[in-house]
Amino acid sequence: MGTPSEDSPNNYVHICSNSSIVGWVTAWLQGSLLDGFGDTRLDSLGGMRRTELSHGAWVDVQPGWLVGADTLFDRLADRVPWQAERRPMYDRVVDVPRLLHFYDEGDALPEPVLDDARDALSKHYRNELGEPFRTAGLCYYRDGRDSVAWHGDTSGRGATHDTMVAIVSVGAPRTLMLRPHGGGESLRYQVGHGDLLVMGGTCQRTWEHAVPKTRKPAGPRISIQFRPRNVR
Ligand SMILES: O=C(O)CCC(=O)C(=O)O
Repeated sequence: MGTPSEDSPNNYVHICSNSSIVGWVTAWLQGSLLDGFGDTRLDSLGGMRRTELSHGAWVDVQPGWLVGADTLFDRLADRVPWQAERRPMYDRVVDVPRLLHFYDEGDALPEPVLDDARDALSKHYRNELGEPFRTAGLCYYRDGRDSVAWHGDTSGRGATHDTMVAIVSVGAPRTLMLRPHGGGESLRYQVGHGDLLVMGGTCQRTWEHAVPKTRKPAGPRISIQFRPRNVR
C-alpha cells in the first residue's frame, strides 16, 4: 500500500483513540479495499493457464477471477437454502460432509455475478465446448472436516463424452486434488478467494478429483460448479 494521503482511509482510522477500534477498522478497511468495497465482479479470462493431463484431460486455472469473493462468500452463506444431506453408503446411511444446493437449468441463481460468471464461461469456451454451461451446484465446506471424496462427475454424459466442469471458489482456500482414474501421481490446487479452475476434455472419466479433509486450520469455502446439461 502507498503513502497515506490526507483523505486516505489510513489517516481516518488514526483519529480514533481506542487501539482495538483502530485495529478493527484498519483490518476492515484493508479487507474492503482488497475486496473492492463489497463490489463483486469478474476479471477478464485472459490470464487462464492450461495444464494438459494424460488421456486427453486438461485443467485451466485463473487465480482471483472473481473480484469481491469474500463479499460473495458472505452473501451465499446467508442466502442459499443450504441442505444437509444423508446418503446410503454400503449398509449404512451417512451424513454428506458438506452443505449443498443445486440450481438446475432455468433456476434463478442467488447472485447476479453468478449469472455473469456462467455466461462469461459459456462465451469463452463456446467453440471448444459447443454448448453453454447451464447448471450450478454449490457446496459449502464449513471447516476442514468437510470434504468430497475421490470421484469423477460421471452421472450423465461425463461418463461417455468429453465435457467441462468449471469451479469458482469463494472463501478460504482448500486443496482440490486430481489424480488419474485408478491411481497415480496426484496434482494439488489451492482454490479459494475467487479462483477459477476448469476441468475439461476427458477429465471426468479418465481422472478423479477430491477435496480431502484436513486437520490444519481451514476456514469456510463455498464452491460453485458450472456444468453443461446432463453432466452431474
Ligand atoms: O468443491 C469443489 O470444488 C469440488 C466439488 C465437487 O467435486 C463436486 O461437487 O462434485
